Amino acid sequence: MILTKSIAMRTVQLLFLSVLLVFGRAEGQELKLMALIGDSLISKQMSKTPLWGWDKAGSVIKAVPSWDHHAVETNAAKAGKWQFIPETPAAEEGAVSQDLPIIPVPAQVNAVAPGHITITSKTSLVFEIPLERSALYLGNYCRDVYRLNLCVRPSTGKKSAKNRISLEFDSTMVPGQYTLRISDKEIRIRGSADGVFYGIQSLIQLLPVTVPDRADKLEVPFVDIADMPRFEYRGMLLDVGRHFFGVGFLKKCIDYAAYHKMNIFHLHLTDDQGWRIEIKRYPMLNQIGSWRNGTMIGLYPGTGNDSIRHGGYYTQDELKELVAYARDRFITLIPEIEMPGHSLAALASYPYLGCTGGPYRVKESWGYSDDVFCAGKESTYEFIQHLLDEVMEIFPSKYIHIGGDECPKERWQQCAACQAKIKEKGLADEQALQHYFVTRIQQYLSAKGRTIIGWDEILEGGTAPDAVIMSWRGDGEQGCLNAVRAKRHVILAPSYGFYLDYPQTSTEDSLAANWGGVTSVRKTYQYEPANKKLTPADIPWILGGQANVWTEYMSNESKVEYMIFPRLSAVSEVLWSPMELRSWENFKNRLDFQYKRYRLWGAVFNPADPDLE
Ligand code: TNX
Repeated sequence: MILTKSIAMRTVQLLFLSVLLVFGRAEGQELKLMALIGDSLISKQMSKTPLWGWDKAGSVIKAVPSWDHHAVETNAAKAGKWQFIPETPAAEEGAVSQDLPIIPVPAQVNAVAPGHITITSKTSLVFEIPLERSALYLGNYCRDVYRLNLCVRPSTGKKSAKNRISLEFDSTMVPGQYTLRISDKEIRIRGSADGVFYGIQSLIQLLPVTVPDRADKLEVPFVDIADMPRFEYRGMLLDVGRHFFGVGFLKKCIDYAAYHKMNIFHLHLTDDQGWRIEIKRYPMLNQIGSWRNGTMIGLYPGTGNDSIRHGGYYTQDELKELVAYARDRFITLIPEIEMPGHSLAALASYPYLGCTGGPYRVKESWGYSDDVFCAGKESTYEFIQHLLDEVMEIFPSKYIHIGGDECPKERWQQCAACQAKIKEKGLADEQALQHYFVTRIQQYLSAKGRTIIGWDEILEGGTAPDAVIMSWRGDGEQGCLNAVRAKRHVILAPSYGFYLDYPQTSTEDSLAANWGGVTSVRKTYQYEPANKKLTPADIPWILGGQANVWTEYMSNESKVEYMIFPRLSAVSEVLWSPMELRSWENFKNRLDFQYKRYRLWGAVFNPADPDLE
């Protein structure tokens, strides 16, 4: 909607004046504006604070209401320079985006006149057809959290009643892009399909964090947001191999990721300590591989074994349901089937898959096993290909993660079949055999239209064509550089900063991984995926990043939440927001509000002072 110039001009004046009144600074030009407006309006504005917005230099008020950018900018220019020295800490930090309680911080927030619109049960939620899933998501959210039922209906194309929420599809916007404009007339979210969903997440973050007594009214402040993600891949890994979690909890985690505008949920489904996916052709994987007879007690290397049987697996139907649940939240579920290492649960189920023929037991302690898939026998490849067929049936994702990390070569050195394969294929050594193994699987998946992701070890001994590298060792820099130099896409999932199994403070008194040092929320927040050694030409190879939640020391749901919050919120800002808007001080301010949000979700979080290292 375009207002006339004079109304837009008046809005600018109003905005400016309210800032003057709040902070009591007025000189020359400003006084003239004050005279233009008049007392009644002044007092009306006085009651509504604060006003969001100063520019980076901290001196010019950005009075650019959403509804008429150009007119206002022109008018603002005509009105001359408005000098104003900000007095709040948030203003010193700069950008307007950072003063809204939104995590990850939006790319652009334009200042608007203060005020709010009220959502009630009379508010209709009108959507354009491709946005139905998102409309239902928002409708359900208001119903479930606030017990407020909106009238959800497709748009008729006509501009109808006031006080509505309108979801509009814009095919010119890039993936993830949206605008959210809230005025006294309506709440309007416009964007690409996923963009509108992210706009809904921003809107949700402007709703009350405490459920009001009378949930029939939700006040939402006026805003004007234009936002889009910095990285296309924004992921979270949950390791269900070390500890098994029910489908209900996985859905909760998918919701947590969605609230943070993340779009990938990586399920680490198999490991030495457990096999978690139903494979119909190989039932022993579930009868044997999904269970272990006990678990190491205490921190690695442990003080004993609890002798408690632990395990479980997801049926294919459950996983399909999860894929759909995630899809409704614009999240892709990526399955990981570990190979050739971290595969002891498979070997325990079918001992012919190992070099020695076993017997093997599902691992009861942490760390990894010397026993890995035999890379010499053809029967190993057949087995893996058949099981991947079933995996692809369940998961429509472009990417299939095949692991590839931490594969000791001792068994292969001693194995006649592996040595014969090395000879037959003219390979230099066991490292080259690993490359051969990974490339064979890559080619199999690629022929079915899928792309593999592997941990950065798959770069060793050569790089499989078309593989995406997930760089995890150290700060991820070396793996990242090696990947981009080999012209491979890379995802940063560094143990330094993004491993949420590491303790958050040095005073952590619950069990947490003791092999990587402290990963404070600040360290996580300050991690930068695009390292300084990259050239501009390298940047497009970086797809994004991922937080990894390894669960050796997380045997229950509350512990997972305690470990991921607030660090997951920090990760989301690193991956979504423009680098220039990242400010630790400001993030900390918004965290206070975020804690209330965690409570609203019913999530456990680590309440330690975020500055504690
Ligand atoms: C390394 S990251 C692993 C995981 C462990 C994690 C514990 C990676 C590819 N391998 O198997 O769970 O460290 O921090």
